[in-house]
Amino acid sequence: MEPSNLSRRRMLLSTGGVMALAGTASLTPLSAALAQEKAKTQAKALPAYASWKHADSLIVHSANTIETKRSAFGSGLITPLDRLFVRNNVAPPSEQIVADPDAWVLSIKGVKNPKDMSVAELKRLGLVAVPMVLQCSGNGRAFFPEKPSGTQWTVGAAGCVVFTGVPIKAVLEAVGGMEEGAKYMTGQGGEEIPQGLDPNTIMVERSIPLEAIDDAILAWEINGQPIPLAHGGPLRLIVPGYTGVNNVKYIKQLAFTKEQSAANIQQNSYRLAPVGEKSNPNQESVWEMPVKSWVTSPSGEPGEELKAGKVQIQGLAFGGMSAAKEVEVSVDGGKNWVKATFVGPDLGKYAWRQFVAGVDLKPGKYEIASRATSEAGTVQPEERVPNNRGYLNNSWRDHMLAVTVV
Ligand SMILES: Nc1nc2c(c(=O)[nH]1)N[C@H]1C(S)=C(S)[C@@H](COP(=O)(O)O)O[C@H]1N2
Ligand SMILES: [Mo]
Repeated sequence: MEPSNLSRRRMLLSTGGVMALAGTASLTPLSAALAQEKAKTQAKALPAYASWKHADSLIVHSANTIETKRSAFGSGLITPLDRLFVRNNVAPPSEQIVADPDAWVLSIKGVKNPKDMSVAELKRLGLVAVPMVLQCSGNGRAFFPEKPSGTQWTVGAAGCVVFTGVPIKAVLEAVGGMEEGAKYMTGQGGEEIPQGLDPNTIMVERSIPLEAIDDAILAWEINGQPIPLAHGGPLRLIVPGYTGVNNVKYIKQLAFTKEQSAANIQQNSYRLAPVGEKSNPNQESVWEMPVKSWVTSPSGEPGEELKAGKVQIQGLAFGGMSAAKEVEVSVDGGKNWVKATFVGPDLGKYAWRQFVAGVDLKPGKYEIASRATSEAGTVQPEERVPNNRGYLNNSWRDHMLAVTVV
């Protein structure tokens, strides 16, 4: 890639705006770094496309990266939309695309009868609701000691939501099935690619193995309402159990392909590269989510006071590709564990479960951790798996909280 293209691309990714190109073209790395430092000291405002969100529940890392506070998940199982995290790799398209959701057109390729279908047409093919954890691949990155580059998410690049739409299988049936030899389902996001840029450098196009399509859907509703632009409306590809990036927002093309997408986001990003090494397409792709849990109350956030006596330790647990089966809680940094109880409804294997463990705490210092086990029998590990970009952190030790009881 030419240097000028590379810096344009960086600009796009960091400011998240095509609009920003002209105005910031002369920004030097030094002033950019200073601006970043300055920004860190001030609470940032919500970007316009997410201005309807509940600011007090969120940490605004940037216009394209907004995290839910540990204390803000609530105990209602489903994450309210105004508290749900947002992650855009590039700036979202115009708000106009959600003005008439039924008119949005999806182009379907790599099938016996390729065709364009509107959301209105897709709605006639089938309906299913999928309660599921939506979690960014980099959730927990802030806990990697190697300090990988990227948004420093702690626990809040995740939520449990209900997506409603049509099963991919029903769509496939309507177009005569996939073409011979297909190995991947490839979804392309609806972002405009600025003229003169190689689309592969910024296009959000992800491929997933065909085994994942059984439970995958094309969704137009989230938590019972049309998907807002911030979360990928009018139409979003949903792959339950897979990390956030595989759930392509404002999807405009669905293709069944022999190869994985040539887009950089597929070939080189979201790969499990060894620490300090550049990623490449031969490394494992970030697809399935591993078993994970964390404590949400106490939260350890400023202003929280923990009084001695009985304390209800609460948190969230999910198994990734299978349900969470069991959670244990420790208040002594993982030396001793007690079994937690699940509370609230069980919405199926892709949703998270809320858990609680009542403990008696005397005044003093505690290290509170949770450890989940999935139906598949996988236990949440003590240590994360090191990788260069800080993906898939499910270490219970990293998510542990140090608290003082008074
Ligand atoms: N078209 C498109 N889809 C996308 C992205 C994007 O930038 N563009 N970001 C991905 C990433 S990295 C994540 S974590 C999730 C975030 O979903 P949310 O913003 O609804 O929370 O969307 C994914 N789908
Ligand atoms: Mo992500």
